[in-house]
Amino acid sequence: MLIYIDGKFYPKEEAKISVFDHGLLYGDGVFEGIRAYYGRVFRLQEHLDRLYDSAKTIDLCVPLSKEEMTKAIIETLKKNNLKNAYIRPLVTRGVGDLGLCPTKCPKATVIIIATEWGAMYGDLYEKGLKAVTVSVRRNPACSLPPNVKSLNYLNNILAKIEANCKGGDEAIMFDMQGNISEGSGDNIYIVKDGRIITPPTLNNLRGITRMVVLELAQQLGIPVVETNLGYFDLYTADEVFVTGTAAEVAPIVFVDGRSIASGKPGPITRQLMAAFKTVTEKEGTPAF
Ligand code: PXG
Repeated sequence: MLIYIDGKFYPKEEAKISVFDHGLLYGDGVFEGIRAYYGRVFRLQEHLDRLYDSAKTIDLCVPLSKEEMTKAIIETLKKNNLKNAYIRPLVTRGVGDLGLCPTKCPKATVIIIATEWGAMYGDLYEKGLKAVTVSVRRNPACSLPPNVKSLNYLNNILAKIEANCKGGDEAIMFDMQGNISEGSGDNIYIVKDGRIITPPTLNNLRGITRMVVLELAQQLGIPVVETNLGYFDLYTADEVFVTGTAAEVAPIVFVDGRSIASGKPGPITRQLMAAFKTVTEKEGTPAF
C-alpha cells in the first residue's frame, strides 16, 4: 500500500507525520471519504467541493488546487492499482507547536489513503440494521457546523460508543432541539405512506450519497419531503434507512427495540439500494 503525503508516496509502514501536526494535536483539519467503483471515482467533484468548503469554513488553505487534488487522488489509485476503493483525503493544519493557534502552522499537510473496502455492513443489507437513539447530541451549527467534515469526529465517536453499548449497529443522533440529526457516519430517512422524509441539512452533514439518493427518488417518482423528524416518526415509520459513502444505502429494521413495520427491509429502500448500485456501476470520473 502506497500513501500520498505532500506530493510523495510512502509504503504504509513509512507513511508518518509529525507529532506536532495540529491534525493530531487538535483534530484541526478536514477530510473526505470517497469511493471508486470499477476504476471510476464516484461523484469526485462533489466530494472535492465539500472538502474545500469544509476547509474554507475552518479558514484552512488547501495547498493544492482542485485540479491538483484530482490528479493526486487518481495517482494514488493508480499506484495502488485499485479499481474498487475507499479513498480518504485529509488536509491537516500542518506542523506547528504545542499552542493551539493555527498561525503557528505555516503549511497544511495533505494525505491521501486509498484502500480496498467492500460492503461496510456485510450481510446486514439483506437482514437490516438495528439502530439505537443515543443521548449524545449532534454538535450544533452555531458551534462546529455538522457540514464541516472535520478531523474532530469525537461527537460521532461518542454516539457510536453509546450505540455499541446498547447493542445497536448504528447510532441515531438528535440535535439540541430534539430533532433527528443523522447517524454517526450516515444520513437518515424514513418512508411514510409512500413518501421519503429526511431532515434538512442544517443539523447534519450534507451527504453526497444523500444528494444522489434524492435524485434517484425523483427519477423513480417517489416524493421526497425535507422536514424535521422526532422519535414518534421513527418508531411509526413504514421504512427507515441510512446512506453514506461507506454505508451506501442500508435498511434499518429495528429502532430502540421496536421493529419498523414488518421488521424487514422495505420496498422503497430496496428500490433505492438497487438504483444506487446501478448508478455507481455507470457513473464516475475515470481513473485508469
Ligand atoms: N453524516 C456523517 C456524520 C458522515 O460522516 C455521512 C453523513 C454521509 O455522507 P456521504 O457524503 O458519504 O454520503 C458521513 C460520511 C464510517 C465513516 O466509517 C463515515 C464517514 C466518514 C468516515 C467514516 O462509517 N462519513
